[in-house]
Amino acid sequence: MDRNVRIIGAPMDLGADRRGVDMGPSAIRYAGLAEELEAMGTTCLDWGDVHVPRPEETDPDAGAPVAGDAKFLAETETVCTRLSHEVADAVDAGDLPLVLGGDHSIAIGTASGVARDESTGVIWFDAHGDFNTPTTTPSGNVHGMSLAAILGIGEFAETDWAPSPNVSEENVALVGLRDIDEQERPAIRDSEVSAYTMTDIDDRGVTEIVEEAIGVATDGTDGVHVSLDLDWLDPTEAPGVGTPVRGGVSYREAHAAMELIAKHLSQPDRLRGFELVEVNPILDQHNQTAELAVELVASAFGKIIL
Ligand code: Z70
Ligand code: MN
Ligand code: MN
Ligand code: MN
Repeated sequence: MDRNVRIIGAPMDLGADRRGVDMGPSAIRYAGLAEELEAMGTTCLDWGDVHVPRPEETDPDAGAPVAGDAKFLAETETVCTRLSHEVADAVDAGDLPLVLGGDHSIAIGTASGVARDESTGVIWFDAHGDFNTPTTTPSGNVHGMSLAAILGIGEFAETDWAPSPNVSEENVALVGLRDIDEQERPAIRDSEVSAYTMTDIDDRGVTEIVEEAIGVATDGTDGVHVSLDLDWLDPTEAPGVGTPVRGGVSYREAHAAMELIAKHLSQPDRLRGFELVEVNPILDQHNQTAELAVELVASAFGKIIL
């Protein structure tokens, strides 16, 4: 990685039911993120955390959507707007923003900052589609709606802060899906996004799927943002996540995918943003999920074995 990496923490847990994901940024830093990247010769700048209000001092119903349910939507807007500015500042300075979550609702802010001035493809590694809207959500949790929000689907189209107009559905690829809600399924199918399930990975192998996803994200865009939800991995590898789902990618498949990100997005330099979300140290065993997150970032940023 030739550019400086700018670490930005987003200790957000208002978008998910499981408290503890707000400690994700600390756990990932403690797992040696900066040291690992510095050891690869990459300069790392830690810009600290964006401020997130405590749930006890907020009203979950503030900023309620025009229809349906989206808990803590006003606070989510506040946090994502702050994060968007931090991320856009990093991009403006020529640095690569590396955002540490926090639950996946922060992706609305990260994408907004990364894609503020440039057309941007998105690769979304996740067990979940995060394609619900306030009217389809079974939970009211915004972390299950963040990709729909970025794309301005449903009630999110009525907001000025959630949609990222420089992200087009045709340049979005979801990889690793295995837990989709009933009303999410037709929404994903009817959209222009490319969605790759675990069945696709089983059939065609992780290399072919991830190379196709990179093709989708780079087709006609200026750059690519990678959003990595740690529940993409099998819970045997990544137990420290709020919503573990069996049947995820293996340790080796995950590294192979990240090495392909490095291979295809570094020359020419097209990686514009990277985020790690849903690490929950309360549910983890010996910080192994945060340590794995560090390893995967290193692979994505060009660490080679020999
Ligand atoms: C479910 C919902 C979700 C992440 C869980 C869960 C969504 N589809 N997203 N963990 N990252 O409530 O919408
Ligand atoms: Mn908290
Ligand atoms: Mn997610
Ligand atoms: Mn998920």
